[in-house]
Amino acid sequence: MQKKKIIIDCDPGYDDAVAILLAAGNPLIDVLAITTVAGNQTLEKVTRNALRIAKLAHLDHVPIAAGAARPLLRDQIVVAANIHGESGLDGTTLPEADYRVDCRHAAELIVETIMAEPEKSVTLVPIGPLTNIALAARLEPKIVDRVKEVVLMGGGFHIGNVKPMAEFNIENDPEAAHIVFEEKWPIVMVGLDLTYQALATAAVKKEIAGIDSQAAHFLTQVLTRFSENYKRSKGFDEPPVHDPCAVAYVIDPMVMQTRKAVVHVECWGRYSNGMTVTDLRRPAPEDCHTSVAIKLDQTRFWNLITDAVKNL
Ligand code: PIR
Ligand code: CA
Repeated sequence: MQKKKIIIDCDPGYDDAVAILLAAGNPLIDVLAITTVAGNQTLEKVTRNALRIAKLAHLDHVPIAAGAARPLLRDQIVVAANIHGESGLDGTTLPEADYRVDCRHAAELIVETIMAEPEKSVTLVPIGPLTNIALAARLEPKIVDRVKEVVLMGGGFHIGNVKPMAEFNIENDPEAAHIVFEEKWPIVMVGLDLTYQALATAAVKKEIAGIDSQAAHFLTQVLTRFSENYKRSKGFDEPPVHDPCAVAYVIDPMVMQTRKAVVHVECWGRYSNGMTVTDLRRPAPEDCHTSVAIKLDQTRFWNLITDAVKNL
């Protein structure tokens, strides 16, 4: 069986951690590299978290490289400490990683990994601000033709979270997102419209709490704290577990319904900065290279998560 090769670019973060567990525990996925970007917490903190999650998930053979410590043009406006805590993973226990971060910059590791693999065999899975992906596309423009596709968590065509119309990963570095969306690689935007259907319900948490593995115990801690923080800071009864939705799409595209649509990132709007402006007025033109995720098969999605942590 030919596994699906992916690079995860992340800022862990509770839901990033779930995405890494899903990728590590699913037999169809081969994680070639993990790269980190400042977002939910500082670069230093999210990189330490990535190393420790990778250790727990038996991915310690995978190169992990740190990337951008700040957005391309703007000041880093937010680290999401209200949601992810001071460490980025407050309230969870992880092994200390006894191996080191790769000496390359994330953008270099992304480029070298894609160029070393056969054409159209690697899928990029960005689940944080898009700074590293934009840098990689500028560092080696050939990667744009060479990747299979970019399946990213970010944006939303009808809703935002940090602003009325802007989602955190896009809002944090809109210029980087603009670069990524204007390149002609196939992009699947798994945005808030979709991830707000991936709620960690009481039933889901109960099922995971019943699984006896180190990964399942960690996942229970993650979902417990994520729920508390989402309740306290945003009033959600159940938290949307965003990032694993992108990984789930790579594993099984049937887990969600998507639709082709032209997407542009607003970088100059007065109230709409960071918005992923999506044209849903009519069928997309032939040459449209972007699609947006619309509807999640929730049962199928949570089964993927529970199966993955059983395997770890
Ligand atoms: C989630 C995130 C940031 C802020 C909030 N409030 C919630 C992170 C998640 O890790 C995900 O990648 C994306 N950004 C969702 O906006
Ligand atoms: Ca994230």
